[in-house]
Amino acid sequence: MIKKALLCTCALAAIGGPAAAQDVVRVFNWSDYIDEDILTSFTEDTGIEVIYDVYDSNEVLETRLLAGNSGYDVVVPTASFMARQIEAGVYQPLDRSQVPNAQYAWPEIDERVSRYDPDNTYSINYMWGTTGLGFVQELIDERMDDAPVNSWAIVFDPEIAARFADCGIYWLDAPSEVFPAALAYLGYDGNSTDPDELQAAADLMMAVRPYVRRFHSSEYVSALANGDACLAIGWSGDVLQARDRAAEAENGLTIDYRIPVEGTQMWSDQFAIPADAPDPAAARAFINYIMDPQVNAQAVNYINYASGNLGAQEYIDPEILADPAIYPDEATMDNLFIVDPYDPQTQRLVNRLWTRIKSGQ
Ligand code: SPD
Repeated sequence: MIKKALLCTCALAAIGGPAAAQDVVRVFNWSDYIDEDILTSFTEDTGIEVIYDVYDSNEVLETRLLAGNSGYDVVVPTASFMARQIEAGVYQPLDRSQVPNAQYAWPEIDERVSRYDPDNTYSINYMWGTTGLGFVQELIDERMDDAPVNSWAIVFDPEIAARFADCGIYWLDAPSEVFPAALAYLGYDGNSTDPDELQAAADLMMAVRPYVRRFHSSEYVSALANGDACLAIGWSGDVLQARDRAAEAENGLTIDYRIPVEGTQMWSDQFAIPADAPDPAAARAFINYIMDPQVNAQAVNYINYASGNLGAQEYIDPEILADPAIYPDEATMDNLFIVDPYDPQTQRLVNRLWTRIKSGQ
């Protein structure tokens, strides 16, 4: 995990506004979401030091932003969460004319995100992906022939999930991830706010709760990679990073990711600048750097997520571009839905149900 501080070695003017010799950009991003070499080269190329902290849930980021004075210049909220944060005045407009590499943004992704950030006024896409199933093939095969690794049944059907309780089932620690999945498994709209349907989803989760070892939104990456977990509700690129780590360690574990046939959510993580950012010019310089097609492709090739940068595609590893688990093809897209933010009343209900599910009572 990156803690912070890459030292400034030179003092060049930054694109996106004048940068003083001792400029610093403070970035708050998701864990396992950057190739650290990019931060080093950013500092070398611009003279701007990077202080880089990480989180692993939108809920944590939102709490920091709503409290104000977060001290961050760049943050990476998920678009669906941005909608209410924009209303609360948390961000300043992101002037794309001051971010020249914004020209490489993928119009289709801009369009998708404009549902939450109208006219893309406050943000630009960093990466997007899906929430699905990560698994360790060998550990699954030892416990069940033809296990339904491509169905939410593997985590939500008590008879099936019970078979994997001993090898470690991890769930993301976020109701905004697991409720839509459980609703989709039950055949409901993943966006449902119907209290009866949400209750049915909660009952389903309660039935399999005894088989869940851990709720965590980043630990599952190393847990899958070293075999401490055999099954996880996780994010596409994270699971594929676990796959790469296991392959590098040559530990005999084959990790893979599936988008469940019942459907799942597709989400977009956006670069945005808080209204009270200490150095908006440094923020724009950082965003501009990551939007450079070659730098952006370097990020994609490292973290295995799809980016909202069309210009990067010519530099992205062709295997990644052709992998429907990362860049879903049309048939896969048919199974994906996007989620809307909950209204306050539904949010309270979901929070209450989630607390009970986690505590198992
Ligand atoms: N390790 C990076 C994970 C990025 C997850 N983005 C948030 C998805 C919200 N649905």
